[in-house]
Amino acid sequence: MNLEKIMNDLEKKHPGESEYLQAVREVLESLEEVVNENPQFESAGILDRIIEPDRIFTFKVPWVDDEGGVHVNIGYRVQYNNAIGPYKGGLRFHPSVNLSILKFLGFEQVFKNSLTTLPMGGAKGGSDFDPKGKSDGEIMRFCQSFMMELWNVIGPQTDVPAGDIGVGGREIGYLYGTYKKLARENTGVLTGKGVNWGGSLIRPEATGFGAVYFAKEMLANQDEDIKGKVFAISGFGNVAWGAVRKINQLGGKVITLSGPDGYVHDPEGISGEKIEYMLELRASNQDIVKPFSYEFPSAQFHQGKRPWEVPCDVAMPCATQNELNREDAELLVKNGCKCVAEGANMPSTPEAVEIFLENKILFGPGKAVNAGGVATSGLEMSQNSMKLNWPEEEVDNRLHHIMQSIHEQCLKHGKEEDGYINYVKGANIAGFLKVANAMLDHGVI
Ligand code: NDP
Ligand code: 2IT
Repeated sequence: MNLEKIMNDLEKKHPGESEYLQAVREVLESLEEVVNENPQFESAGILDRIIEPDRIFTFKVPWVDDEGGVHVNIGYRVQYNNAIGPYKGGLRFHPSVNLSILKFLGFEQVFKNSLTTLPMGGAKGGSDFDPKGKSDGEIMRFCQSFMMELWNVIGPQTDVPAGDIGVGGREIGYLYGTYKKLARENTGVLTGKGVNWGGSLIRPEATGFGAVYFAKEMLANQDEDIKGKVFAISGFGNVAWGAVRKINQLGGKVITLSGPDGYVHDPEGISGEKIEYMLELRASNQDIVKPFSYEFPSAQFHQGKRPWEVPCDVAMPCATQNELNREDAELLVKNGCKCVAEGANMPSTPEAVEIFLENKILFGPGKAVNAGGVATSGLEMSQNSMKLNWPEEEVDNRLHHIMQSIHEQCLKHGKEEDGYINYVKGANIAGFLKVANAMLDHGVI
């Protein structure tokens, strides 16, 4: 396998798509050995085929604000790979959204979904719409306009979208309502639905819960435990909220949260009513974490800074891509951090990952750590197909088992000669093999 040639060719085809190129390089670097040992993959052109999405839809999303002003955003759906099941992946509404970001997310989703053990292909979509400061009515009209275009290319056996940054329960409700009206059928086409209309218990918490279950497995493998550990977390959204709840349940202490404005440091720990307040902060659509420090005097706000300067045992970046760089990684290592578990997708830059691996830190990449969200979406699809709802305990148990299974797959494929577990390599190889073998079975299509 000639990695540099593949990357050079890809860069020529897709110039400037930096996040996409970064994600592809990271995966291919892990695959060199397994591809060289299995020439059938190269002779069937698997690498060239797996790095390109199957198809991309882009569309105009016009909507009217509360004052009657007309706005136009761009909508996207990237259907990446359906070798092992229907396309599956979230929708992101954020002003930074572009094709490079959605292609990186869709590409990661292919491997992540493969790791979940469930039959799901990979996809991603979204819009450059900025939910910040928008009223409920504006959000609703935007979601309706977005779905008027999207509904025709998705379906319960074809492509099943869900939430991501800027898309939570409220947005899924408006999107689903519009889909139902246009398609004239009440199927489970979106996941993350409300529990009264086909949603699964635990789905809102699942990404954060799953991420902490995965961190627990990583620590247990070193005879360590969550109990008594100090956690630094970034973000204050859906993933961060689920992670904070589960860490508290398992006896750990969370001392930071962050937003685009800076981070809050609360040495007394973020628990109880402070976790409830996270939901209010998120629902306010204000894009800032600073008010947390007005509400709770034990928390200090640090303007424009990131939480990685605070000493911790475990770091969990749960905000967005490339939010933890080389300097942050060096600081974490210097301050004695033992474990980094990525709740977000690709939050660590390649240079930061290198620092973690060089220093033999327990480093769990997003596609393994945060797979509990989409896995529980898969469980929501199963319940919809069977037309029944599982109790909370059953969903949580299944989620727990899935995270343990992902950890085992990482151990199987990521163990190095000196015993160090390279979770990046383990997750990439395990995720790849299942999809690549399915693609071999299906022929060149
Ligand atoms: P939310 O919208 O609930 O929260 C996202 C958080 O990240 C918010 O605190 C947000 O602040 C912050 N954020 C977003 N963009 C930026 C930016 N450019 N700079 C700084 N901060 C930013 O999203 P989720 O919690 O759902 O998603 C968080 C991460 O987890 C993402 O990487 C997502 O892809 C990943 N993920 C989500 C899953 C899910 O099921 N929801 C599943 C697996 C992974 P603000 O919005 O105020 O800017
Ligand atoms: O990045 C992700 O895995 C998600 N945003 C969840 C996708 C899903 O289909 O539940």
